[in-house]
Amino acid sequence: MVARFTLAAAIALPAVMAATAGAGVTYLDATDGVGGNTTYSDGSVFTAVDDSTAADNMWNQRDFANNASIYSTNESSENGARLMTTVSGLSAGQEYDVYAYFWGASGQLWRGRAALVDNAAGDIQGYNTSHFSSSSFLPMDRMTDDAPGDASLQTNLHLTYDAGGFENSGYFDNAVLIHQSDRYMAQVTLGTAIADANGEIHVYIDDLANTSNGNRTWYDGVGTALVPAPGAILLLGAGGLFATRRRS
Ligand SMILES: [Ca+2]
Ligand SMILES: [Ca+2]
Ligand SMILES: [Ca+2]
Repeated sequence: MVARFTLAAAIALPAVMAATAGAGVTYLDATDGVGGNTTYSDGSVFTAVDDSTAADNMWNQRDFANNASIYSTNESSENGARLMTTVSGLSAGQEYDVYAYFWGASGQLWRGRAALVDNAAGDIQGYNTSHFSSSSFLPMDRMTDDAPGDASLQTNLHLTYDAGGFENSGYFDNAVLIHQSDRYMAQVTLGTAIADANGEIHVYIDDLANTSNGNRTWYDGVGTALVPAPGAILLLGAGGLFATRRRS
């Protein structure tokens, strides 16, 4: 009995933890302008210029990706100002896994920078869609199997998507476009953050300044997933054990 109980515990607890951890990522599409969830990093209003690839050091709004709106820089060499996306409506004091979402194109090396804490005096961490060993950038995780030629250089998430390009594996809590033409969404894993007293988490976004359009930045939005409190996992685990024990 003791041996069977221990075996049941070993099976039940990881299953419960996996189910809890897979609760889903809630995607928030970045929006600009007055009242938008995305501002410059100092909190001032960010308004993207519309459909201009000019080297104007401004983020350009183009009609691609989620909600037919992506923020782009370096389609001509420039330095877009650092942005801050605010996720609101979270539970104050609760811990969340936080992600940033960029796009890449098949066969190209698009990039971005993202962090949970600003570094006003310098760069924040960079990420690239196709990682190479000498890069100071960390890899973005492509969400689809595009650009198979360099698949061995990074981790793919291998999610599935419908004919319209929307993820349908249950990874996201809401409808999220991850594939469009020869382009794909890529995920940056930022770690965890605690929602502040206002139920908010801030994510800082930047580009690779003054580079070629092959290293451009396309920023779409951020994601959050509640990290279950250790007590919740223990309670669920104990419930699983109890059920298993009754059955045996
Ligand atoms: Ca521009
Ligand atoms: Ca968008
Ligand atoms: Ca910049």
